[in-house]
Amino acid sequence: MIDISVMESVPVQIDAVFARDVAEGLNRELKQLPTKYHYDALGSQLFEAICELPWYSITRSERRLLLEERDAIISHSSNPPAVIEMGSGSGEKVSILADRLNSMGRPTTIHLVDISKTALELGTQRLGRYPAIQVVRHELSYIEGLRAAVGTLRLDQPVIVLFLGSNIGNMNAETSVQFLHDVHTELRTGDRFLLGTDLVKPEPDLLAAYDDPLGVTAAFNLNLLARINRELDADFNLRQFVHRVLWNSRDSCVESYVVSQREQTVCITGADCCVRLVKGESIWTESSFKYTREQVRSLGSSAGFRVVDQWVESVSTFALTLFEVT
Ligand code: AVI
Repeated sequence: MIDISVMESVPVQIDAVFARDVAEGLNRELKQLPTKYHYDALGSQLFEAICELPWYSITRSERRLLLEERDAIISHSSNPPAVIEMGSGSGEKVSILADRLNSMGRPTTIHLVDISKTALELGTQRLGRYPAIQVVRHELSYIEGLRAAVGTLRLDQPVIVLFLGSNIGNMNAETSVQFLHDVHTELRTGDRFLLGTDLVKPEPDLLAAYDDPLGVTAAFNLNLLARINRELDADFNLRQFVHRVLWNSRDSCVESYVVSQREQTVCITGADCCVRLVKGESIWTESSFKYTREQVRSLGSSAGFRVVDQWVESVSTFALTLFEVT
């Protein structure tokens, strides 16, 4: 961290990796900003709000499926499984399984993996109401956290790893295949992996989910520029950018952008660069991939998993797919 001062009394801590990623992305021919930087404190709250919007169905569909299928998900062995959730956020989804394990009187451990300390604290608090559940937190990236959690398990203890919320949808085809390979490598024979994926649906539904009429998703996206202003001492004028989404049917993803409303130059002092944007120029910020049921199954199979079961929520088309290491 380098310490600079924007105003005499307000020092700004510059995260060198964030600064480098922003400079690198904005200096590309097709400008882009890494998706993961949406999630500062305000961005995480805006995302929680998105999950409650009537147009964004992922969270509700997944919650319904987890409630309906939790017995099938957790009762494949006589020993209660340890649960590891990668990207646990506030722990809301894993608590659906915790609630069941607790009421069945099956004491076990739930490992929460997240890079956000705040998220881990929220998750621990939420799971604290279940006396049969011991919580272990891992403030690490997905795979590092998974490795750390698996490293604590007894050899005979079954485990179920969760990767929910269609988080995989924010990875491109190449990265998602590599990611599932990495998950598979960390697990042992008999271990299970539950993957939540949003499925392809009509284009108007997808566009409304990512460009809601209340403007919450627009705020979530534009907050990325506000974060760069705050943390990297930049001068994006948020009123000169708009949120735009499009459905890319060839790659099967919703693409999100912030689009410059006029010709302008933006300086990011903390990243030591200025960038020029023409009127109508887009900065890519996120892709949200949508799958068919078959694509999800073959994604897991190509990483070496066996498909155990797949449950589909038919109203808004969302899938939970359960895989096993053979
Ligand atoms: C976290 N992720 C799966 C969300 C998605 O659907 O791509 C992030 C999001 N972006 C806009 N709305 C929700």
